[in-house]
Amino acid sequence: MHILLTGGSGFIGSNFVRYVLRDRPGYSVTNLDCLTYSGNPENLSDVEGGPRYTFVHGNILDIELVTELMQKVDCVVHMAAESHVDRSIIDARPFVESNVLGTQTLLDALRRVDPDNTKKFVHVSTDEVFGDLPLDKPDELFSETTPYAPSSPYSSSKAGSDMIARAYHHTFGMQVMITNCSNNHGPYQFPEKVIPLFVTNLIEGKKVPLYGDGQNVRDWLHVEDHNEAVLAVLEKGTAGEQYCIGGNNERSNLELTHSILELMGKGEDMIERVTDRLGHDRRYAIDATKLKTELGWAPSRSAWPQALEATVKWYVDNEAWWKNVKSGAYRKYYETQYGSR
Ligand code: NAD
Ligand code: TDX
Repeated sequence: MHILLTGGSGFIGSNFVRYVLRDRPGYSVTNLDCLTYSGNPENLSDVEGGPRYTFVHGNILDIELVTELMQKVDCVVHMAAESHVDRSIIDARPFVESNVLGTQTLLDALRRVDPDNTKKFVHVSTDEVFGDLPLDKPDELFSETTPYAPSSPYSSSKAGSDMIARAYHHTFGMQVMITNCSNNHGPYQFPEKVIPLFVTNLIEGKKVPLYGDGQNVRDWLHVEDHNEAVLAVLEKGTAGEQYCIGGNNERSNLELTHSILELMGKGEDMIERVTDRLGHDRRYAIDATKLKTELGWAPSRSAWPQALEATVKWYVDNEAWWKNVKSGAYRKYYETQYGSR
């Protein structure tokens, strides 16, 4: 099985490459990534040059390039996206371009090379497309039948990409499957997202900026559990179906912050209360029953607090990686090697 993975130089994608190479000896991966600020080939320096991994520096908006690549592969796992909510509030344009138009470009390219619809396309999306849940109704969860109600420019662009993906299945009969996952954590996450930002700030002696009242809730899943679920959908999923992926592990941001402070041996005084994110979604929580009953998947690496402890330890042990990323030094190196975006 030869997979075309988009966005493989980012957080989830680089963990996906490593997972596939380790767990699926018969598989190979071509990673198409244009190396935005969050794409970093250093995330995959340990597999670079191996016989089952190929890196292609390019944009998913480049129809000729993606058409050529799709001829050589058996299936597509689409992860490339602009992924940070705060950035989408500052400038939504790259989100619409990469997330909506990028997804449409990939699907058009696949139609060109595969008119008989033999190749599967897994579109990796987010639980944020469903909007948010109230804090005072803990029994309410997102599932595959929850209506779409995205609230940020990021989640709207992901919702748009999901609709395009659905439409290409419905209209052309393409073998498209969509996954909607909750918040991931683990190694190689860009330190703009809350867990790596807070851990690395504390190592640097800086405070952690907690938005608003800190009561917003996220459902935390280890990235390896997410990638195992994506592979299950690729291998056993049904075309046209949607699958919700979650950790069944809800924590408020304040609880998360206290756990990180405790693991780092720091006190409450390191919390800096800052202005809330605009339109901040209150609560995300997933009901992953469909994945369990239909595909036999359940999270096995996300138990709290052990999973958080392992993630925190990774950033403590890999200071050179995140210092390089935070300082932007790696960008200069890769821009000379690959050219800028
Ligand atoms: P990330 O920002 O770490 O990585 C995104 C990667 O996509 C980067 O390597 C970037 O260079 C690449 N990319 C962006 N635009 C591109 C383009 N136009 N052409 C080629 N490459 C491009 O993001 P992530 O956290 O790894 O998220 C991966 C996917 O998973 C995204 O689709 C995201 O919406 C989804 N997702 C993320 C989470 C999470 O908690 N991080 C949860 C659910 C779903
Ligand atoms: O400095 C911060 N302070 C803070 O309180 C940051 C960066 C975040 N937060 C809060 C906002 C959220 O309630 O922490 C929570 C998590 O924030 P992020 O790490 O930015 O993640 P979130 O906005 O929940 O979105 C993530 O999960 C779903 C990913 O970035 C998305 O790509 C994914 O789709």
